[in-house]
Amino acid sequence: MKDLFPMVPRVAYEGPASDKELAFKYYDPEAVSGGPGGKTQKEALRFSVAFWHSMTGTGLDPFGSGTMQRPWDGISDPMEIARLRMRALFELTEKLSIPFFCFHDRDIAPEGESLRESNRKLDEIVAFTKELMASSPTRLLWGTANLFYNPRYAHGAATSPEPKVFAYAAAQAKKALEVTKELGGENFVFWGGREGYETLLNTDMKREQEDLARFLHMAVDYAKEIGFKGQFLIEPKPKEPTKHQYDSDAAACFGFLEEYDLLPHFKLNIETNHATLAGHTMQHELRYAREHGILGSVDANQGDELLGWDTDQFPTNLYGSTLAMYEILKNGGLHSGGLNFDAKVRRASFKPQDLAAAHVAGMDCMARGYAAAGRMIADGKIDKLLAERYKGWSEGLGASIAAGKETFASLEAYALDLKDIELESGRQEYLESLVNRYL
Ligand code: XLS
Ligand code: NI
Ligand code: NI
Repeated sequence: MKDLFPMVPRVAYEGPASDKELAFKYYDPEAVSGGPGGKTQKEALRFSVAFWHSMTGTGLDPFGSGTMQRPWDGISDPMEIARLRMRALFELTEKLSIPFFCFHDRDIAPEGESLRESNRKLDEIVAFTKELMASSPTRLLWGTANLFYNPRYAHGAATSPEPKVFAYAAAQAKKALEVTKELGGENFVFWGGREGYETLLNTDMKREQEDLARFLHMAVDYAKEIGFKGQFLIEPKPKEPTKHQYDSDAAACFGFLEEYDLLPHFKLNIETNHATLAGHTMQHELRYAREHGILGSVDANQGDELLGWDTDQFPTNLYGSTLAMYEILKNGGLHSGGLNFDAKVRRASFKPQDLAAAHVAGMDCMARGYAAAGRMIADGKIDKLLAERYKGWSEGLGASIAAGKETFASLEAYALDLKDIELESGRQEYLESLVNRYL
């Protein structure tokens, strides 16, 4: 088959001294070095291309039309475009040694007049994808249903006040689950971009959350019925497009999953830019999910410090990638999850080379963060200082409180005549400078 991106070569690892735009300086796919665990970097980092941004995205924004120069420009048959995009996806992942991709049902095939017709078009592209997969190492990290773009989802999908919309969304998710299974997807994601509200004046919040939980239970039941063994993931985001989204952050998702008995079936897909929109660091969200046993996968991107929306930029911030990889390593890796580049090139980076360069930049940043986090853990200084800070809890009074042996009254007896409690310093500046030494 003729190359669709002839200007993008097979990208090789050349090391930090390389000056080439399309060469890896840190990501060395087959190398075992870079982090603990005896895995190659390719196996440990599990990179993925997001079909919607990298293949379907046009560069359109509210102030201007698409800018991207792509091999399907000028073609009018939407099914032919869909096939070209899928071919381009496999070409890009293979040239860049990216083992996975992710998609929404509506990214890979156009929507028809009815769900029946949409399903038929989807089936055609899925069959084509299977053919490409047969001679390619590229695999599916996760699939998802786009339950936010079509006007029918204006009031939500699973949380719509209109039961017909709930039914349509359920049928659409059912199909998306089937095709994800058919393509060997390792996970299935729910991102509730329209599951929330604009104003409580027209919203029955309790009912909407119950409906969402019912919807997710139906998905769990159906997965069991068809033998889909992948991991279900919820992707938290606080706002955009809806003002308030129910899955606002990791803690809100945990509470929701627990309340509705969904905790055994779901983990989270944590996205950097969503964490910052929620007013948290990515490390906070990863830490929370990890410590609650629900860290499943990552949408690796970054926001802009000066803009208040989901800019979905490729990750190039080394400090951020190091602290994210630190949490991921402490989690024992991402297991069936991966690092999905839910990221888009800027509107002005419209050449196909930019698409490749952006992925190279993201992979190098995450691989370098992985190595730095590995050094941080191997060195053990941060872990040691942390253990020292809480050592009071493993001896004397602290151990007794922790063992549940104390009461308000017994502690009052202890504290009434206590003077001069000596505190240790938090040493934040020293710790921050310590992290800089591992970068
Ligand atoms: C949007 C989300 C979306 C999900 C998949 O902000 O990141 O792209 O990852 O529906
Ligand atoms: Ni995402
Ligand atoms: Ni996002």
